[in-house]
Amino acid sequence: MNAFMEDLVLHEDPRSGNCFKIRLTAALLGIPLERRQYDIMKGETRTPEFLRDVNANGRIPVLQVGPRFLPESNAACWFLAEGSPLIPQDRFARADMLRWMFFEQYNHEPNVATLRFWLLFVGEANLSEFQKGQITAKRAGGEAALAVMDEHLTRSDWLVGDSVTLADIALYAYTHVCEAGGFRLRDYPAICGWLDRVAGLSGYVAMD
Ligand SMILES: N[C@@H](CCC(=O)N[C@@H](CS)C(=O)NCC(=O)O)C(=O)O
Repeated sequence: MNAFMEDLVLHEDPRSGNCFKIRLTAALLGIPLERRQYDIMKGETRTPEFLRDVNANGRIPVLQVGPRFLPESNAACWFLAEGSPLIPQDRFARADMLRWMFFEQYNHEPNVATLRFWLLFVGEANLSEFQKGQITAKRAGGEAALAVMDEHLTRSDWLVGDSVTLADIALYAYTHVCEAGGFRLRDYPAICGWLDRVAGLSGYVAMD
């Protein structure tokens, strides 16, 4: 049992950065998580049982807290980190952290993570014509998101305040593996320094 007094189970595919965010948050906070694995390439999150019992939206990650199920990676990170130093006490800083987490879901993940998924796991030859037609726009969107982060990180070691927060964890997850989607990390020197700082945190765990 843990400080939550309920078993915590992460329903995940270990290749997913969204799932890794939750594992990394838990590891940095020393919270034990049981892991239940699914293969999204085999549609294991689309079965009638999964849709009924785990997430009607058909996606992982889902954090199970006792009998309750919490989809959406950033919500799960928030659940684990509430009351910890990973969420700032200052009201503006807390909202600013959420700003970066919404940015991650709207500007970063749909471009950076999707290209990694398409190129590394689906394979370019297997993409639909529609997906192939989206590659250029997704690359431009991902580069724009990385440029925003890089510019910010030239002025600050962390995305919010002067220590690591959930904003860093949320954006680290797909940024550190973005080269698999064809992005070049060497174009973003401030991001490279920040990636090293995250990887050097006490309790850090690597993606499987
Ligand atoms: N906004 C969601 C995105 C979840 C998501 O897209 N999950 C993907 C893997 S990273 C998935 O389950 N794909 C399988 C499918 O759609 O069938 C989050 O942050 O958790």
